[in-house]
Amino acid sequence: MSASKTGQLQRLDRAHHLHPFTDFKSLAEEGSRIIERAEGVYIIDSEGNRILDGMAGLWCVNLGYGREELVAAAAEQMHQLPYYNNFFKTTHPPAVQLAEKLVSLAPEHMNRVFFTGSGSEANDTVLRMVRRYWALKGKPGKQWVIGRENGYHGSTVAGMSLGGMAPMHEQGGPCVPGISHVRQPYWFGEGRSQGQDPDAFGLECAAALEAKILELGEENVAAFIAEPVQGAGGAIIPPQSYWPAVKAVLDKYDILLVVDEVICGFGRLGEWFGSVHYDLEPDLMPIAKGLSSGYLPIGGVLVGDRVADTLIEEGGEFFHGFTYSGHPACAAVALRNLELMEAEGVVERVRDDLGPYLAERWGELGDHPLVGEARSLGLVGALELVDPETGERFDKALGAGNLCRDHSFASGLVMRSVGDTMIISPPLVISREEIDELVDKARAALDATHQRLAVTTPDKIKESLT
Ligand code: PXG
Repeated sequence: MSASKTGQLQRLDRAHHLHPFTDFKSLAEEGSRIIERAEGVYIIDSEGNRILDGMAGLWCVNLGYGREELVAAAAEQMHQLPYYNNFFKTTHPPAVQLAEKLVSLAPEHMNRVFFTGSGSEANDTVLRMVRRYWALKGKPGKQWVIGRENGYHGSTVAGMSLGGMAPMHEQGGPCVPGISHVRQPYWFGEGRSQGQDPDAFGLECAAALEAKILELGEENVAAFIAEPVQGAGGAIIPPQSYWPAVKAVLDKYDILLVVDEVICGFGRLGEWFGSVHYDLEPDLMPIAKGLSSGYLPIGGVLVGDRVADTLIEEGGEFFHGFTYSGHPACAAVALRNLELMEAEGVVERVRDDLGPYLAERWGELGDHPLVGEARSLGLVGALELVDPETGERFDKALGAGNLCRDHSFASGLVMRSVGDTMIISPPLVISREEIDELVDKARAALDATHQRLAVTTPDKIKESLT
């Protein structure tokens, strides 16, 4: 694309487009980068720069870009039946076939799925389902849902209320009532500074959940919702002790477990679901993103037999659903995506080859002076940036994470920053050679950040960031 065409698009973007999760004013000043096409694990911008997409779009392009089979699945379905709904006792082949495929991949006790258009809508559905379930069980008091601080479950009002992102809660008025949050199992961020061993810290977080249940009254608590590994919060892998202890607490008080698989589902952790990796046996699993490798928007909730049987046998009509629940083109693409993942052994390759290889190569970055911790599981990874002088976090105002992200982009790698945590979540079809390239570029970004922080005074950095 010519420079003048890029400039024209940037002007129109600035004039008319409000971007998600964006400071509108500062973006208007900087102008946005225009991504024009993509292939494999690379995105290509309007200036022709080829950038390794270390985030698989937004944690979703699991099969990588340019898969003609998915394009064909969408086109065929659009010709056949571009839209029909699943309301009023109707359905269509892609929705039925996708439901069957999902259930065949899910843990054995999950035999039903409710479709939505996104992960946020999936979590809205979760909230309504768990409250409805307990009402049907004759325990209408069980209404509270417990989430976690710094958890992410979407951006609709219910999604952001279930999530524990304080800046989201501060905007847009009161959250949905009856939702409370407990501390996150973020050892590097919260346990390390107390000099605590990770497993002791994990147990302390599970104990915090139990204390919250007792504070609210077990007869009032419907469900606990959590991501197996927190994604948007900073690729936070809980200590080994955490999940078994949480499960024991939930069993003790008969509280439903909702495992948000929107990021961890479909191979990210080296199993079809994060719940399988951690042996969680959830009652409900919201899904989206990798379900269609992001080619078309689709989400859903996989529902365990305990909840589904009650809703079916005792519930009557469930007054809930979306125009695009199980949209035929989206369902057809998702079905083809899952078939391809199965046929190509993508999940097994992440578990047995690429995940261990990333762990080895990514782990080497732990020797960089700026890195306080390098962690990964499957194909999700994080680096914790620290001041080499002290081994502690930088002053937040320095914006070390954003600096590193910008250097990374400039060196040809999309690596995100969450505060001073750098995160990656590449397409699951990445090769070993591309993992080498990713690690080399991440190291180059760390070096550039280190140099910049060493030669510039904090005030100058602050100035240049504003
Ligand atoms: N649950 C989880 C665990 C997610 O990560 C959602 C629900 C909501 O899905 P939808 O499809 O409604 O966006 C998500 C989405 C980030 C970022 O900055 C992460 C998400 C979305 C936007 C930004 O990492 N995750």
